[in-house]
Amino acid sequence: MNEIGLIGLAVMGQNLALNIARKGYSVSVFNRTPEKAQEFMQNKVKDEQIKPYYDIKSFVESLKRPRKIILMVKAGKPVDDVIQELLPYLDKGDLIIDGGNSYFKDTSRRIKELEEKGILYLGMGVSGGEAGALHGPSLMPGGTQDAYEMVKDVLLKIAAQTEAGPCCTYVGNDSAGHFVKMVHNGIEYAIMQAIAEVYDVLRKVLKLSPEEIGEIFEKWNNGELNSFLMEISYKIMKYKDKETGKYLVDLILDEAEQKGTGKWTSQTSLDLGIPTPSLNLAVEARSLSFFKEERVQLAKRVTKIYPEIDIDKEKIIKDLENALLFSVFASFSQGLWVISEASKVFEYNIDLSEVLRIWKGGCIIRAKILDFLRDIIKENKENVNLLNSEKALSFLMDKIDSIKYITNLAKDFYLPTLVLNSSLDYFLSMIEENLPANLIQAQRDFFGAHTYRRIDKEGIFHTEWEAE
Ligand code: NBP
Repeated sequence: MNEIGLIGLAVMGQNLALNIARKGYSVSVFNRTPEKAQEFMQNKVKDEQIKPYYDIKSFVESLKRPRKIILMVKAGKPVDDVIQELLPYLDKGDLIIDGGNSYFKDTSRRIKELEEKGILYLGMGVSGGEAGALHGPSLMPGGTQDAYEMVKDVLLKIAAQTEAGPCCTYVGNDSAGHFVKMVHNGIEYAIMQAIAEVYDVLRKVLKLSPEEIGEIFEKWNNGELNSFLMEISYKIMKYKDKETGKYLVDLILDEAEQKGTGKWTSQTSLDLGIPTPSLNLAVEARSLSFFKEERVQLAKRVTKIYPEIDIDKEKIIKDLENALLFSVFASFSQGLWVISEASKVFEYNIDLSEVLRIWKGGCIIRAKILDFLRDIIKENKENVNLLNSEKALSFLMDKIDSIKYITNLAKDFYLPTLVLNSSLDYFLSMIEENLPANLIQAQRDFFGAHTYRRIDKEGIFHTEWEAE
């Protein structure tokens, strides 16, 4: 009898199975296409205690009770299909853990449906890509505390280990785990785009080679910007294509794909009414990138007149570093605000400080700045908007001239900087006492009698704007 079952042997499932087995647990595995399971057993499994099964019934029967089964299949219908296949063989008290990037509303539905049948269910965000799955991911499990207790020991062992403990915690009730993973991906989109915009300025304004940009990114990675995304970016910059000897980044088509988690974060933030402009614009930037043909044609039809300005290379590099820090902070701040709002609305009961702690290792958005964010949260746990902290305000005000300078400079060179701009505008909006929303309210009232409130007296008002 094996201790854990895992279904879905694509990259993530294979590596997670190996990780679990290497921590001393026996694992039963199953994959819809049997050849992939055979291939995995032949090529990847050495002396780990992993046993393949080729039908669901014998897979389930190979597991100790109560059974613990991890799903690492494609998000969406495949998860429901696998659950339906499993159900006839499961007993009350068995546990299913969905480790895929499932949409949080699907997870809520599945938790309810399975609860009625006496089956426990955890929706668990897994971050870190294939290397993380193998060597220690960041795990974000949500559901009932009872369900978590059943697999807590295994999860804590397979997660990335940091000086602040294993990168796994019970995130919260219901679909809290998948919600947090979704927002993690939204933040990931924003930081990736902000780095890409900074790269664009270095490449096109300073006209640096990928190698030179790699040197700058590497230096930044040794400072406040230290993070997984900065690290891979400097490695990408320095990488030469084996075939042509050219920098590979220069040869990659500029159309950024997406699987949907960034878009879900924006859609959900809009539904919750929490502003996440940096996250939203990162999704827009990927959509814009996809119109390559149109961009190529339009670029030919306009004449860009570049300014004749003195380029102070050292200043621009320093300002870019500050602008990136500003944008990274703004992106995290927006994401954490959405999580805390969702925690209230969906009664997740999420501890933001713990979320930041489990993002410190294994995951794609691990970064030095997380310690600073945790300090801010610890100051006041009720503070859902990080900008309310003195530390945050002075951090951002310290860098505001840099990001203003960089976004203006980029525009002089006709370069879009959607995430840098929106990070700055987010902050400018939040520190502006009087926004022009008074005019919006007047317009709404003018054409739709939507009413407005006044600053000089209480009540709800409507005006006949064109009456005589
Ligand atoms: P994929 O997302 O590409 O899914 C492939 C797996 O799903 C295969 O095992 C496939 O079986 C199985 N599958 C499909 Br497709 N439809 C099925 C069905 N109807 N019934 C049973 N199995 C089905 O794999 P992945 O990239 O390893 O990711 C697994 C999960 O982890 C996804 O939810 C993903 O979003 C998430 N995730 C991925 C990463 C990453 O870096 N790749 C990171 C974090 C989270 P088959 O072999 O028979 O086709």
